[in-house]
Amino acid sequence: MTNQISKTQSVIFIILISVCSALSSYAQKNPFITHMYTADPSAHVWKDGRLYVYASHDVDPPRGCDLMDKYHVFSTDDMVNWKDHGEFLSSDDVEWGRPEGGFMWAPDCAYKNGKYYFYFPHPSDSKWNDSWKIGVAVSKHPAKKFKVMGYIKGLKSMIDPCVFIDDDGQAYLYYGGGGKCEGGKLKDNMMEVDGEMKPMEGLVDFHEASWVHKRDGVYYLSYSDNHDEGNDKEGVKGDNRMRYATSDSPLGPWKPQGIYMEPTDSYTNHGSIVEYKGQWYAFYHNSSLSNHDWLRSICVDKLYYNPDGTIKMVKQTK
Ligand code: FUB
Repeated sequence: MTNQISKTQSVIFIILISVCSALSSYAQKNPFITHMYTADPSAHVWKDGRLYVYASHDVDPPRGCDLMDKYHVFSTDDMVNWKDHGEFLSSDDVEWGRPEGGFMWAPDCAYKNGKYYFYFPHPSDSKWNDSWKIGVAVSKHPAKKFKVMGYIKGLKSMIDPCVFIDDDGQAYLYYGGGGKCEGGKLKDNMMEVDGEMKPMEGLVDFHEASWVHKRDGVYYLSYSDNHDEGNDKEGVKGDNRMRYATSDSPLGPWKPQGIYMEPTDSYTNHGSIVEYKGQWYAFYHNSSLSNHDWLRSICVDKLYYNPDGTIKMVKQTK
């Protein structure tokens, strides 16, 4: 009898160990891209049912963000196994771009009328900080064959485009940096602003990285703030936090709702929020692979809402 029990117990133990190890190899891990440095993840679910993440690419050894010169897109259908679709655009492809290349910063992508529109900030001049443009590359595919069609005319020299398409099909462009965030309608051609871009009113401590999503009829504008450990009088560790504001209109005015992600171990943060297969996710980046502010890696964690629609603080997992 004793022998019988111990045999049964051993079998159960072995089964448990196998199940646990299978589950752990199937678990979401952060950073989820480890074969190259990536930053500024913009996530979208496209009509093939996969989730795609458009990211910028940190170059090793880095020189601040100067040498970032190409884009990769990654996709998944289970949030665990990621496919790198490879480089699909570089600064060499941008005819109007600054002669020295580099500076391919945080991008976004939108789908409209059978085409994917990829928006990327890139300077047009050696004086990079005075000449930012929001470039547009177009493809029939989500991850390849993008061709640069020009840039959006009439914008300020600002970075970090985000394009949100509302339920009625109207596309909105947001961009900004250095404390300013502007938004406006895009025409159906997705390359021209329809009317004026206007300042997004009501945002608190806006730094950069605007992202708009909609849930239950409420618009959410999320962004990184200016938090800086060096200047923090209360001794809060770390730098940029992720904040958000809500509105009943895609162009505000916005009601500040506070912080949804504490600083990572990186100087910057840049995020996107998306629903996939019934679960909401917060994408962001950290420096945990490199311990270097400018060699960043994209991460994702689950995001939850309170019953009143506010966002619970996102737990950053490893
Ligand atoms: O990655 C370059 C720049 O750093 C992005 O445009 C900003 O949002 C910040 O992440």
